[in-house]
Amino acid sequence: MRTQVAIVGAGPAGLFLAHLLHRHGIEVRVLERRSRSYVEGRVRAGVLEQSTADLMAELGLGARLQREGLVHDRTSIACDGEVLRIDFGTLVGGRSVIVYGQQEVMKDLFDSASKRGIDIAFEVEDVEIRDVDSDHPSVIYSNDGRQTRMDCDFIAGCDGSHGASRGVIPASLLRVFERVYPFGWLGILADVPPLDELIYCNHERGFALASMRSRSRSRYYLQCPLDENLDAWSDDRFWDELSLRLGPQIAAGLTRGASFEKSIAPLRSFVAEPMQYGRLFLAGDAAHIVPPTGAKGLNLAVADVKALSDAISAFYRTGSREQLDGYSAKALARVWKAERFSWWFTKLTHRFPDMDGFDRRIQIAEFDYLRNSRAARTALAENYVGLPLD
Ligand code: FAS
Ligand code: PHB
Repeated sequence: MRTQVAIVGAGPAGLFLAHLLHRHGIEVRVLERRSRSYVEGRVRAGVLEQSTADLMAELGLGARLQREGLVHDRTSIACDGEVLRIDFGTLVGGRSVIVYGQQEVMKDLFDSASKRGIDIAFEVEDVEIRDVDSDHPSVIYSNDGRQTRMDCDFIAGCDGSHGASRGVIPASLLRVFERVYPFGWLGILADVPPLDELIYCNHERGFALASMRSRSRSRYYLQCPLDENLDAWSDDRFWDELSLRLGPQIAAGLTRGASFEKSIAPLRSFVAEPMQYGRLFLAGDAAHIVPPTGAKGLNLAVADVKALSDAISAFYRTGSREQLDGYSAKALARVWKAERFSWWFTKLTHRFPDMDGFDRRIQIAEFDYLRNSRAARTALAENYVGLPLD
């Protein structure tokens, strides 16, 4: 087989890239090791930056997002019961975020890919990326018991943090940077009305986050130890602990109910450099991971593939490799700003097991600075709603 761009992975990075290249008339084939229903069923991100929503609209994928997405023009941070509002309207010129779950994004991407004839092979196995340091790279894979070699011009490694593509970059060239946080997030989904905004709580018992998926579906998170036993968390225990951490004023608005999804996600910061080698280009979680505190993971993946699709289409249009050669540096400049914000926001809102008096007073000083400085609140707001794509 032959295609112009082989995309390994059909998560947000892979599917946004497929749609972006398809729009430029560039032929793609997407290889995904799971089924479509499995990928759609993964409960992950919840918040889209305005630039991600705008790109969905630009790609003709935004109709349902327009109807069902929940626009948020503010967020609140509570520390020891005091609530600090970050109003995007007054701080960053009306930019906002949209609550629209990753599951919905994936449904829109897949539905439209089918209608547009974008070629996606699900449940492929034994993907092997070859000859990326030549002008004739290829991908070997098996599905339905048959092995295929797909020749291509470029390979996009969009296969997430446990994928195969990052390992193709020679260890002598690859540099990785990592922080592992000493806690995870215990998250639930429940079909009860949520609170009316995104609220981040720093409490002496640990972090809590109030979020939602719709006006009738709540999403809540509690910081928990990494070795937490999920079975030890009944719904009642979760709601009681959440109420304590939100504080009585906020908890008064809570609607309790049975959860239908409960899971623990670990938190870490990770960056692999460079994000390209020969004709292989990494995008999304294949190259970087952020703690979900800043709601950047999915949005960073989209920013990567917007830059990558611009570079690839410039190559086919003009023959110039200039944008391709600059892809990694351009993507990493934005990735590291998001890594910084996500790390800073996690340090601000969570209680670290090894915190001492100095650490706690730094947190209190950060909140005090945010409370009394418009400049500090503006800095938080512009990172939260998303820095400009270019
Ligand atoms: P993905 O991991 O989404 O997709 C990679 C795809 O590649 C997968 O479908 C995988 O099956 C496939 N694949 C892997 N290896 C392959 C191979 N060898 N061959 C073929 N296919 C292969 N982000 C937020 O913004 N907010 C959140 O609250 C949030 N919560 C998260 C919770 C969890 C448990 C996880 C793991 C991530 C969370 N994230 C969150 C981050 C998440 O949304 C990612 O940033 C986003 O999915 C990145 O998209 P991709 O880069 O496409 O990677
Ligand atoms: C979510 O709803 O999943 C969510 C919201 C905000 C975050 C992280 C996750 O910062």
